[in-house]
Amino acid sequence: MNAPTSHTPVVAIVACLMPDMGIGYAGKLPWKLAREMKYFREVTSRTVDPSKQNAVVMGRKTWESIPPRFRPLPGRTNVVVSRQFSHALEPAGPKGPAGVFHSNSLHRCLELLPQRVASLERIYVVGGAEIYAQSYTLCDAMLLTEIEPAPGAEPPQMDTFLDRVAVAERFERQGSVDAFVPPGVTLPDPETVLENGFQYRFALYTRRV
Ligand code: FOL
Repeated sequence: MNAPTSHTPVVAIVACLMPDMGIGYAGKLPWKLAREMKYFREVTSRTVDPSKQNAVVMGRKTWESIPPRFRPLPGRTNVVVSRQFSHALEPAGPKGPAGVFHSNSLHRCLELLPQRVASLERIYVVGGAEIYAQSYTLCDAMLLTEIEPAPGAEPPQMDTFLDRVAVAERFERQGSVDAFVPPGVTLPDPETVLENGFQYRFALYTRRV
């Protein structure tokens, strides 16, 4: 992991994926998991320094997939990336919701965020597939929830996948997330959670070399 400095916050991917690297179906998550969502909310919200905030960067389709009552994700600077926007990083504007930025470039918004948002601790890239595919070379770590159908349960239909080769080239599994997640993130004991026809565990991957 890169040593974080004031001008280069740690950038980390957060995703929940199946053994076949599936992450989504029909523009949504293929599962409904309250405990997993709580982990996502805590990890992306909590900071080591209580005076700081994190940013969540997502593609336009992921933004639209979040239930309107939950967006913008509270307590975090939200950045929505779309080729249709005309700036590298601008507030969504008086017409848009507060705390939301628009960007037409993932690369540029990661560069600009620390200059434009004071007291930024980490930047979390939260999907979806098109954004993840552009972010591997820009990220220091991946917080992956490794999910599979519970014994005897049917696998869900999936139509959106991450690139196994791109991930394996860049990242290696560290196992426990303890060293990475800030205090206040509740981790399950035992590590494997059984919920709603799925079982999953929270893993940390860090950049090779
Ligand atoms: N990573 C992981 N590990 N799990 C996910 O579900 C996930 N989802 C996305 C990206 N990375 C992920 C993108 N999809 C919400 C909804 C969809 C979504 C991301 C977030 C959402 O509504 N979040 C609320 C919590 C809602 C709740 O508690 O039920 C939030 O405040 O974070």
